Amino acid sequence: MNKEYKRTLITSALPYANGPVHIGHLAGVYVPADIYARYKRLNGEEVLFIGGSDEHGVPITIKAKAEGVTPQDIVDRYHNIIKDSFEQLGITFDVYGRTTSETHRKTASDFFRKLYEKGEFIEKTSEQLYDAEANQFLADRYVTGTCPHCGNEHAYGDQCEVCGTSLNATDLINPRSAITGNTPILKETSHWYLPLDKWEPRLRQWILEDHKEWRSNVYGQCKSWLDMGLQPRAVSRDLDWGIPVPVEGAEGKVLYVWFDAPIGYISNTIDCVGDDWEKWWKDSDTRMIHFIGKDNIVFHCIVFPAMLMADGTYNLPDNVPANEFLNLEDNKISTSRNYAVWLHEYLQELPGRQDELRYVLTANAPETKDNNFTWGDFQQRVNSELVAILGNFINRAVVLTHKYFDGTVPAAGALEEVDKKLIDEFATLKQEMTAQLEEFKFRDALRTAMDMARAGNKYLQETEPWKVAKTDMERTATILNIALQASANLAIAFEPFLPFMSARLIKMLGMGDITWSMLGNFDLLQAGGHIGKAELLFEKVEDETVLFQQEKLRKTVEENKLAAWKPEAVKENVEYDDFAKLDIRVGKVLECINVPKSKKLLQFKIDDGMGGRTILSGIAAYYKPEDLIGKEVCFIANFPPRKMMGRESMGMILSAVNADGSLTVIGPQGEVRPGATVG
Ligand code: B3M
Ligand code: ZN
Repeated sequence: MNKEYKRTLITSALPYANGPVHIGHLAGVYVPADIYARYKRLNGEEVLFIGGSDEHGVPITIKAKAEGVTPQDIVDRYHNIIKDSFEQLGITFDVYGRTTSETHRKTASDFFRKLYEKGEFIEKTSEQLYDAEANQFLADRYVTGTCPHCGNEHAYGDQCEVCGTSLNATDLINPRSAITGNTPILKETSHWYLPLDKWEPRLRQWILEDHKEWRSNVYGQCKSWLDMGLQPRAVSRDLDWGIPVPVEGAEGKVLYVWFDAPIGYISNTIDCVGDDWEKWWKDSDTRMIHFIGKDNIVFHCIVFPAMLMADGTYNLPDNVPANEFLNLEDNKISTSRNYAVWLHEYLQELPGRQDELRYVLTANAPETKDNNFTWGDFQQRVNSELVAILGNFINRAVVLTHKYFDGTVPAAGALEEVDKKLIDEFATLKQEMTAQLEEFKFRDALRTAMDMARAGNKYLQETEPWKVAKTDMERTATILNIALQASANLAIAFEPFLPFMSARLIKMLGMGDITWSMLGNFDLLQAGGHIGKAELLFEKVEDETVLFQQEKLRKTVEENKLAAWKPEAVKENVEYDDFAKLDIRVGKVLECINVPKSKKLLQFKIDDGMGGRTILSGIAAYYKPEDLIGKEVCFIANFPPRKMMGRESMGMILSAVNADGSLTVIGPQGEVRPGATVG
């Protein structure tokens, strides 16, 4: 930030309405954006916090096709799920709009038309990838292939999510249609392009010179694109879902989703504040901050700013605090593979625990590197931090006040060193925390808030009011006054992070409106005022909750494995004579026992029609011996004898590996005499 500003426009990436939101979205974008918005409001600043669904683009049409419904059905369904779940998590958007709204259609069309009329686009005919079977041009996520920059084999037609590079579909090596799997052909079509190269010098100056304070991951990505050199980028597509290109001769063409989506921030501002919208976008004393995930950096730092520059009347973002990714139990979160903790499910399964999720996602936020969410860590942080430190301190202060002073805030007498030390510590921590919040270091800011609660606990440990009360009620009054004032401070310090806890605490302590400037003040509660009964602010997370969630994820992984199962490729051809050398027979299981000291081996006595034989087989994990007795099986009869665990095996029982990795023994379908040859 280089200059004074009067108000802050906070945007958070518009999630695609092709699925619900998960903890990765929350940790990456919405929780930090909400913390920032809440902090700024508490600080008395004018703030507008914009959210909304991104309802165009290929992710939506692919999902609709998969389900056999219309794109409109998909976006209606997920927009509502997303909006409700954000609300329940306490994300305080001033507006949560949608890009299928009429306001947005008009705003995006006007934006395009103005640039078109100013001559800011290049119209170009070129050969584009086309799926002849599906009768459709392949853009964006309709085509996948190998990224020419990093070799990722699953890069999309507009972007590689591994290295973050923005691509044109024709850049992909070995492109494949996501609709039919076919290799696309090339077909001519014409589109409008925004010449990013024209804006390159200004983008360079603006980012690389004027915004050296940006996070190093954001700055670094921008620098590497700028150093690679920018190319004109198509801003229209041959698709039937999107905002029609609003000029003549553009039938069948819609705006590229990454052209229309960021304009959604503007449309949603208009829906929120009406005619007043321009002050949020064009006044030079408004500061704009984009909260996004790292895969969106190029669009918010290069493409959208170039659009805004081409228009010429808009502010550029002042900061883009992009986060890295959150993994889940060491695996990548995936909407398409249903591997996630979905917000709407979390809210149902762990009701009343919104703050706990906000806490853990912030404490573990992927601010500087990818990070990992585990249910074990969730339990640990809730139980040993929220319950044992924060909840415990406040509970002790409130319970002791009820015990010794009947729930009345006692008056403080002369302060001792230990009291002053706590007050000073809160003042220092407030300063630290304010700086951390201003610099988008939310993990650190939360740790600092927690340090206040730690200091509170230490204070009670040192002053021991429960002992002092036996001899000196006046000193007890001072100690509890200070402890209650510290609790009131915590209601302020934690409001941006744990708003539900904060609201309950404010009520419990009988506080009025809070502001950030009150933080650090130890006169927040009037002596003689009444406080409510102590309620537990946090409850322990039990083992069964953790086990239930871990099991749910394990099942998803299992289901994905089953869904992804494919038969092995057929081996090279063999001659009949080679096959005929194998002697496969039918046998009947007479006896079957576990081999002592072996987890793997079962020992069979087989009636082979020739006097019987022993076979050892490594299938103990899949069968109980008694389940196989009396069954007919096929076995290879002419393998040389083999010793296993000191026992001799005369052959091999045939089995098939199932998709889930289990084994099924193979036997005849009808009755066959033991010893019969299979062939
Ligand atoms: N919908 C991509 C995403 O959800 C996109 C963001 C738009 S922000 C204008 O990651
Ligand atoms: Zn790549």
